[in-house]
Amino acid sequence: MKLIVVGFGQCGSRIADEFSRLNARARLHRRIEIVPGAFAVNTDVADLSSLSSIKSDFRHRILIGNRKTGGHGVGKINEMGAEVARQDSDKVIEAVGSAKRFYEADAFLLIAGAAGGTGSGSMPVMAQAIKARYKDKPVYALMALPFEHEEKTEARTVHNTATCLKAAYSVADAVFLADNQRYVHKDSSLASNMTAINRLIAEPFYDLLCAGEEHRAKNIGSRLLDAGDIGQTLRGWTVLGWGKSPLPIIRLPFERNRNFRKKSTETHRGIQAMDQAISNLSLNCNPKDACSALYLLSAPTTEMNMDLVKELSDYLIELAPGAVIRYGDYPRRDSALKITVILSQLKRVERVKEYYQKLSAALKEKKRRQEEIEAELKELIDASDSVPSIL
Ligand SMILES: Nc1nc2c(ncn2[C@@H]2O[C@H](COP(=O)(O)OP(=O)(O)OP(=O)(O)O)[C@@H](O)[C@H]2O)c(=O)[nH]1
Ligand SMILES: [Mg+2]
Repeated sequence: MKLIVVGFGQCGSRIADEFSRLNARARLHRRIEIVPGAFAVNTDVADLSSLSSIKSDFRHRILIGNRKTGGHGVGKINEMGAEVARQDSDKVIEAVGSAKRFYEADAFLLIAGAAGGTGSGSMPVMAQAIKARYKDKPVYALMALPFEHEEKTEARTVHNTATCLKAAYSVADAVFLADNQRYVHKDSSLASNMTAINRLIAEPFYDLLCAGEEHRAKNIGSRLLDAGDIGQTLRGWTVLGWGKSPLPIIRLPFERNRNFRKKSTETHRGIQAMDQAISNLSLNCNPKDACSALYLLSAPTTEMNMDLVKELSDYLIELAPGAVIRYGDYPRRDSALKITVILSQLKRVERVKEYYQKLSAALKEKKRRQEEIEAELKELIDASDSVPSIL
């Protein structure tokens, strides 16, 4: 599957930069292309300059709202992010459409940090504009949800996140959710943490995108997972994750004989990798709430067989009994057995509901406080009624 990737705001642009690196890796190691175009859109010049893999010309690093913001961002006001995106949408659409192999792309992936100003305001607006312009390609959104501490310290966090989630869900074909908090490793600095987090967010897409683009027979599975399968799975709220289980480094020839013990180890490895994928999902959720799911098994051919595929399918059906399940295998010469899982069409996402409820409560409280202030002011004005005016 080939994606045109567009990142919005600082967070979105950095993750898009990570996708551009994934593409370079796929080209170098697998001789395939998975991201024919990677773009960054921002109101902040400094953020655009700090990227490293996305091409540095103005068509790939797109500055919007320069007249309004002077190239310094929108200061977390996402309504302003939305407004400048509406004004400059032609500029973005034209640049994105000029990607070299644009027509080979299967879909768009638009990325933003939900709590920011530029990203959270402009991404849904551009998703709508891109959808209207390129009707034949699905538009997927990938949103990074804020860290826990940001909700307490940054007043706009809940407002931006809730409004961005609602808008993105209403326009995009599917919304991938990635919870920043789940990736935090307490022992490294925030800056290197961000880079590490971005890598972890992008990584599960690697095999998923590569599998359907392989042209070497030895890398094509007996059940090829292509853009069609992924497109059929992706709808609404979506999470993904991957897990791996190491394989023995040296395998003796007689071990190839399939004795019952080896087969049980193989199955065990597969289940272990699947468990890890589920516990590493990009957002904590209950697999039982998924209405569609997909898994990709990548491992050396010698480690894959129909029994393993069946066991894994049965296991995923058990975990997500309400989901239509699709799967594929991807033969790779690798030292580990890897499983990538997507859970989509989630009918319940607690975290999203919490943001909506928190914002609605905060807005009610704000209105109540405003009324209180107005009532107090009125009391003061009323008290001044009998005071003569000198004006
Ligand atoms: N995963 C990840 N999250 C990030 C990154 N940078 C910022 N964030 C998160 O994104 C949110 C802030 O959004 P930004 O992208 O910085 O904001 P912006 O879209 O540039 O908007 P303004 O700066 O207000 O114009 C916060 O929740 C941050 O924790 C990043 O590189 N990776
Ligand atoms: Mg910014």
